[in-house]
Amino acid sequence: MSNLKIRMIVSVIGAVIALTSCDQSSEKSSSTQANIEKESTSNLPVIKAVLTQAPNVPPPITRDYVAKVVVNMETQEKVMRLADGVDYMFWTFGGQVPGQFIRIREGDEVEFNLSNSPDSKMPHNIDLHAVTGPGGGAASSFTAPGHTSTFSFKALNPGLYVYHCATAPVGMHIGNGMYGLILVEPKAGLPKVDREYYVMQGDFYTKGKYGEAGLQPFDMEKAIKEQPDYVLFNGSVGALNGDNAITAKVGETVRLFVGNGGPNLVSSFHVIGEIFDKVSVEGGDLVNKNVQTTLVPAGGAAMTEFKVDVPGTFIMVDHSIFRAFNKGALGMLKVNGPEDKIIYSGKQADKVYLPEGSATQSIANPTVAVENEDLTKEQQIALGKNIYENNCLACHQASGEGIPSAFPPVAKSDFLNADHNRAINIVLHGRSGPIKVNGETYDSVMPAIALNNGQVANVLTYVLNSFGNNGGQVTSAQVDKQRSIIPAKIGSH
Ligand code: HEC
Ligand SMILES: [Cu+2]
Repeated sequence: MSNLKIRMIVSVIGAVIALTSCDQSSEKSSSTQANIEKESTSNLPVIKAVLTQAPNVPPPITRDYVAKVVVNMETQEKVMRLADGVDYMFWTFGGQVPGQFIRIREGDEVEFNLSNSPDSKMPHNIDLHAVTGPGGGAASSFTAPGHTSTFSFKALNPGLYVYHCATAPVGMHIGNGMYGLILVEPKAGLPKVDREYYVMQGDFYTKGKYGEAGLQPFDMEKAIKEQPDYVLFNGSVGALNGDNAITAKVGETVRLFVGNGGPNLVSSFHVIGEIFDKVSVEGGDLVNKNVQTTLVPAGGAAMTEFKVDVPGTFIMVDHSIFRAFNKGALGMLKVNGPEDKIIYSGKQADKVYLPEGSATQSIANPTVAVENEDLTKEQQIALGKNIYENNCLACHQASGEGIPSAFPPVAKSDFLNADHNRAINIVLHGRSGPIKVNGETYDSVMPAIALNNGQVANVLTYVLNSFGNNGGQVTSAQVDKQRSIIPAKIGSH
């Protein structure tokens, strides 16, 4: 039934009540109204709502009738992981961020029982954007610690809606994680898909910077300035990464219920390597097709639907991209199944590209030169570690394992261990062309690294004595000698 029709019926009922109250005694009219109210709740079958924690979604609704749905939810204040080594006192609906997912059907009458844990310090309430009524339920659900509030509403409009706490200071309650999604399925249901997931973004404001260890308090000033330290999917850095990634199989259709709790930022939601076949824009009836990035407002939502055609890891981001790579707004969808080389070939070739007249590039090194003729091997290793982390790690990796078919390993490297002078020259002058390391051939470019003799000696001594290599020592004098034998081709290092 359309909203218009519902509104018309409601207003007709209202008119009838108004008429009766004109003709009859006020006593009678109030009993008529009470009957209508009683009728609409007592005759409906009663169903207890299934609530789920993200990224899970309650099963699709299969019934074709209106029901009275009872939702029991508890607000809890809880210290949980924000990032590795970082804890935060979250305020939650149901003990997790985002809050539990609620799924009902258009026309349902919802009895909402909001309990506030006796352990809470704060009162809380709930404003559901699916509610037609003042405050979306907020005033009726204001609940002190150790209490339960009950209110009812009728779900007039289908769609995907945000709910959140609206207790003052509202921004702080939302900023601490008090938001979630409620889906009001249209009477005809949503189109069938193979997988459904719940992803909700939020921004967090901590006293310490991103990654600063320990229990981090909320920072009101940063929140007011809208300068979050964390922008997250599902309440923590990595909540949807690695083993926690959401999954699908090639050929399946996936629906993401995407919400944005804010409190401040608007999300440019994007899945790298996928195109949304359909987006229910802002969670409403409007369906857009073939969408790359969909805007999810603070306090808003969207439903995205797509078929996964090829296997791989698909990264979900807020495409305001520093949020993804520097503030945590990054999740993963892992798709398993057979490749389709027509849809996506994978890498077919990688050749060194050196335009005519160009030379191997050189990375400038801002670190101050230190001469170190008299260092012990142990001191060289200690200094070299730092040099490695700043100059080599990006390619050869923290473990020294390199990256398959791009950067050779300096871990247990037969190439390195066989000839120290050759390694010195690679660091001094860079290297390109085929190279065989531990039986694997690489054909790539290492830039010359601008280091002084002492630094080259230290970093190589560090590498030789790390990552399972054979040990040994490279001295500044040795580097100096190599430098004089094969002069630098480019630059003045
Ligand atoms: C920009 C990426 C990059 C950086 C930074 C880099 N390398 Fe390399 N490195 C390479 C590549 C690529 C090769 C292989 C080059 C080729 O194909 O000829 C290589 C080869 C080597 C080799 C010989 C092969 C092996 O694995 O043993 C050594 C030793 C080495 N690098 C050490 C270093 C050290 C030490 C640093 C830091 C001071 C460093 N590299 C920084 C990319 C890099
Ligand atoms: Cu609250």
